[in-house]
Amino acid sequence: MPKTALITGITGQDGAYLARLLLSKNYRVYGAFRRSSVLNLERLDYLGIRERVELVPLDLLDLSGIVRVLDRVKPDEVYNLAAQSFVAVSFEQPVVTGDITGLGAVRMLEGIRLVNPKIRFYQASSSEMFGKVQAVPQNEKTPFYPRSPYAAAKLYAHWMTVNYREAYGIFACSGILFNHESPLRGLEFVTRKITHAVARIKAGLERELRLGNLEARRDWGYAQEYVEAMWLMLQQDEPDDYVIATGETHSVREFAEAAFAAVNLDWREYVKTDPAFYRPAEVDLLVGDASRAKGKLGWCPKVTFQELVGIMVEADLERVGGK
Ligand code: NAP
Ligand code: G4F
Repeated sequence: MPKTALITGITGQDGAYLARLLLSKNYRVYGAFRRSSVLNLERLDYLGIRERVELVPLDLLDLSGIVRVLDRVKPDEVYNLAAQSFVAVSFEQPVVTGDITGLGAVRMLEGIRLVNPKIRFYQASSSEMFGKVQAVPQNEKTPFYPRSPYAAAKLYAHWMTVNYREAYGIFACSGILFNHESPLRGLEFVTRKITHAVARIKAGLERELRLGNLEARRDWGYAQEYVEAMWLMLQQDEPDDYVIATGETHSVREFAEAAFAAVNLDWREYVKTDPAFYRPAEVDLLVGDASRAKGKLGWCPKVTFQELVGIMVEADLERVGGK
């Protein structure tokens, strides 16, 4: 029997890549979206899978709706990817971020407990939870120190995932994913903001790029590879939590330098720093140790930092018609 999966956050970067992966494995895929006046299915269109995903309205703020969807769809696996996922906005909207990103995950877990505790559950946890890092590199045993309302909300969701596993025996896994990027990354995140600007500058459509803290360091991987780790976690005999990362760290400055260099431009001529993009509290350095995922899941990243930058610049050049 083919399995059935429900993905929350189907309109986001990871939702689209995960849906494609599960379809390739012959899953029946339900994609949950929140109702709005305009439904954004751009990413599903980009991957050419819009018609193959069965769309269901579901808002993480609404427990009764979650229960109804779980009851109707009868998934074997639920991937909770929906969130208010932009760290900068979480400082402006801490309450709604807590409600969606934190309590939203608990509503999903509670829905599963009420409807069918045999459903396997994946929670999209984040390296942001390490925040002001207590060890380098960070692994599953590293203490957390969240530095934003987003990270604090994710940490609550993370511990509630562990709690539902221990208290109710639910097969619940938390993937502590480090930053992962792609041509489908939202334009508000720094990597895509850079590659999009590079393509527009190269095409003569823009003249400068305004960024915040250039010294922040992130462990950037390729989103397509990271959704495979999500699936692998739910195929194990026992539920567990895993760090997913490349083990390499680069600064925002290095990313910008590489992206401009990919089109033979010198980043220093175009990048301006702007205090508007600084955060009230910053995460200075993230670098993950994914040894457990390698040992238990057989997962390891393949695309290098330079290749990732190249893939993203190339895709944005095509989009703006600058090639
Ligand atoms: P994304 O592109 O920002 O997608 C977020 C998704 O959540 C969108 O589909 C959004 O729908 C949906 N959403 C927001 N509020 C909702 C609500 N109240 N009810 C239902 N859906 C709602 O994020 P992503 O990069 O794919 O990341 C996927 C998940 O992994 C997120 O939980 C993120 O926090 C987490 N994560 C991401 C990374 C990373 O580097 N990408 C790393 C670690 C963890 P709309 O289209 O309607 O806004
Ligand atoms: O691209 P970012 O906005 O990603 P951030 O804050 O690391 O969060 C992303 O990764 C997390 C995993 O660790 C996810 F959980 C989360 O959902 C999201 O996907 O910012 C990266 C760094 C920050 O240090 C930021 O201060 O880039 C710095 N930065 C410098 N200038 C900028 C900018 N970030 C943005 N978005 N825009 C700028 O102009």
